Amino acid sequence: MAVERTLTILKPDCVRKKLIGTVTAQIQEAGFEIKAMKLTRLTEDTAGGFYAVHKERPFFGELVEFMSSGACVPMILEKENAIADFRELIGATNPEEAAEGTIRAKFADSIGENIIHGSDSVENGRLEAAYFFPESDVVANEA
Ligand code: FUP
Repeated sequence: MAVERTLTILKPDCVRKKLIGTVTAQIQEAGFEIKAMKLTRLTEDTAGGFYAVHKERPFFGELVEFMSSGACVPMILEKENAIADFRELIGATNPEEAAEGTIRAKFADSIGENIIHGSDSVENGRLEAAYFFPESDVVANEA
């Protein structure tokens, strides 16, 4: 299996619930290596740009409002088969449909406030990583 990168965001609800450590531990215990991370706060513009694919959807306004409502923690993660394995780790978009033990099943309140993002393809992972981090912020592979 190929080594892949995915972009995750611990969303503002994750930060407000003081779950940065708990969720990051679950990510690391599942074998993901953190290649870049930071604490930041999106503006309505940067949140809207990140979710531009959804801009015609009825939930777009609420999504932008929520994603810019407080600090968040974007990270670049690396692992074999990272895209699919991370989607499995976080669970379905709607926490009511998320499998038991997944991060969204354990911690998310609703489809709109669902704790965490994970890229849905290698190409989107690359684009999303570049949205948050210059290549110089990505830690080189350990020898
Ligand atoms: P995911 O890839 O699981 O993050 O889900 P999507 O890309 O489909 O949706 C991105 C975000 O839009 C979700 F995390 C929350 C929000 N959303 C809603 O608020 N309502 C919906 O019906 C679908 C998505």
